[in-house]
Amino acid sequence: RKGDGPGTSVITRTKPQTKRPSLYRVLLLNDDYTPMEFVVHVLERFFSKNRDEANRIMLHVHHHGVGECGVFTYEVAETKVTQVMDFARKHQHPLQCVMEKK
Ligand code: NFA
Repeated sequence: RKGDGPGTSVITRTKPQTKRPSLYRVLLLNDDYTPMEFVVHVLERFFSKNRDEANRIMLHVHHHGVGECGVFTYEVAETKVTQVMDFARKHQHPLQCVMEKK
């Protein structure tokens, strides 16, 4: 769109807008106190993992310090982080959940 004076032209966009949303990894961080079974439960409840996959991710976090729970758009990732942090706090576990841009 050009300026507003006399002799102004207005250019409308023809190209369809197909911008894909940015994606964010949701990560769990290891700590020394949160019970393994609690982490497995979090992965089942908030990330829809089956028991085997939840165990695999939990053990990855336990051994490597950090692990991916899923990849989501910004608002969904933010909601997962809040849900996990609220649930951990409610049960008085120090489990940390964060998001990072891919
Ligand atoms: N490291 C914790 C324990 O030994 C288990 C754990 C795994 C905590 C993954 C946080 C994330 N009880």
